Amino acid sequence: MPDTPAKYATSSKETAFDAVIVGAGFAGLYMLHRLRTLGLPSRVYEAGSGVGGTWYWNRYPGARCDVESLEYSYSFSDELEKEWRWTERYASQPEILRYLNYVAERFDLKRDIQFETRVTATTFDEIAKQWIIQTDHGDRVTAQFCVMATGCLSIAKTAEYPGIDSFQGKTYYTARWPYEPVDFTGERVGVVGTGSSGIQCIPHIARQAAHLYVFQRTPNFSIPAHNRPLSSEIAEDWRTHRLEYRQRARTSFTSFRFAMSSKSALAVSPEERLREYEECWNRGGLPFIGAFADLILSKDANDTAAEFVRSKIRATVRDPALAEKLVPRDHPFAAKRLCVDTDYFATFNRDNVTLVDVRVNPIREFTRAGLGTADVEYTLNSIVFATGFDAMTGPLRNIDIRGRAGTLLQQKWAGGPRTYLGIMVAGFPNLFIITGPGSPSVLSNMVVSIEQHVEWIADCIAYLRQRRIASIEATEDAENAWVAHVNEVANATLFPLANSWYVGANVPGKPRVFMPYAAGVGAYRQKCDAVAASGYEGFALSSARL
Ligand code: N01
Repeated sequence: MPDTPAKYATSSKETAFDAVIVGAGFAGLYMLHRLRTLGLPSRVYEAGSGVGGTWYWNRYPGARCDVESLEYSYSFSDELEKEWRWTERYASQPEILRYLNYVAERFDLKRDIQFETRVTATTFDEIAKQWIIQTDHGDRVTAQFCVMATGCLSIAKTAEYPGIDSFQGKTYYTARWPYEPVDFTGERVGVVGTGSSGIQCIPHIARQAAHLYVFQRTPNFSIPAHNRPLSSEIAEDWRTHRLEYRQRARTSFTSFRFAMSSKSALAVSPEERLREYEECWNRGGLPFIGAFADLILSKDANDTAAEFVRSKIRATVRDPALAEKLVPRDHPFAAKRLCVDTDYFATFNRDNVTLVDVRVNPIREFTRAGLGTADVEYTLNSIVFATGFDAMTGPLRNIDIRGRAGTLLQQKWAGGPRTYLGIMVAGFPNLFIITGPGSPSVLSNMVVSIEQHVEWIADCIAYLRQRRIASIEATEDAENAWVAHVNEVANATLFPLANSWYVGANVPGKPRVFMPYAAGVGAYRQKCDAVAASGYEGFALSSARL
């Protein structure tokens, strides 16, 4: 592959690149690779000391992808696909990090990545038609294109309880886990939060700690992973049918290779419905959502799935009163991101695990020794916060992004994110967002959506370069129409009914807007391809030539 040297010395504090990419996770690595093949000198800035993005930071015990490893991997390189061997059905965080390091080495990407450097500001210079990018290390560089590969879940929420700083024990965030292994042996540990991260780490911590207190505010739906070593038969099947599976995922509704039923849950007999749910439960994982076509569209259909999962929780947790506390009731099934677990509900049968319902007994304050709810003081050695993220918009709001006339992106988004196709924003020329709000992103297999965006962006840049066009920018009209369409699609689903991070409900003051695009990745890809084929309909291409 061509190795394009950077345009100017990379150590300089005043450097010009053709493109700057923010973030070195799945998205940033592939973007760099694609821009190199176009011959664009590019620089990646990455806050971590290594590649991996979310898989670099979220190294908590039990961290594992809940999309199957064969599918949660790049498809762009046949050689890479042939070289890499996944060992488990669902890859653990260390294995994914090894994979991403392998990719970075194999494609010689690290020489264009500046680690331990956070981008603090990017400003569009309207005269030079370029972005000025600044970092927390004092770098000030320019680039014609700026690509935000900042991830959807990279800004962890911080705990804002009275007295939190007075706690004398150790505190951890799942989203910022220390590099060194943490040993909870003999400790009294508290975990706050029971979303995907909490549900994954709780069984692991329970096996190590003397006693584990789980502080739960809202119970969640979770499907068993049934993780296991990847059998040689499955690996062989993948090798034989890989191209077909990949294509199916790209053009499907879900972005997974599993087939989604075309039947309504209400059109079959109760016996057939139960049989289907049992099969999906025994297969495990996110494909449960595809058991019937209307689980996220019809409340009545959804209720049947919700009740099935509740019955499984009741069958697993021995103490009926405890089981009732773990049964979700406040939101439709899968209207919050569905969790996938290994032994989560069974963990509550252990003698050394206590569930504390902080909806009934809210956490009052943290103390030197632990934390106090309305009626009990808990003495703890360590507290783990699995309290989630300022999702999707947080990573972009965290950077001072200024477009035309100095308009601040976060001001423009004060009432919720506004994009065209989830990729670009009117008033912010040549600024691309990978898996931004308004695209399927977090509703899909992220790697499928990342590859689609990276390829669309690279093709767009190639188009501009071939025609010596200086800039591309979403029009206000196209953006308004897209935002209305994203909302219309969301409102036809049950997603907005849940107080989830999908709608920003987990961050106080965040506008309540359903952020991802819910029409499916296949339809979305067709729309993006049609826009490109039409010469970028809905975008203004600058008449000024390079
Ligand atoms: O975060 P969450 P997460 N006091 O927001 C609770 C992806 N992911 O890190 O629901 C008490 O889902 C909060 O309670 P409530 C995946 O997309 C993937 O677990 O707001 N509790 C909730 O229980 C996932 O959806 C993988 O009432 C507080 C929890 O903390 C996304 O990341 C693994 C609280 C937060 O749950 C986020 O998951 C992990 C407070 N002040 C994550 N604040 C895999 O691929 C929050 N909570 C496997």
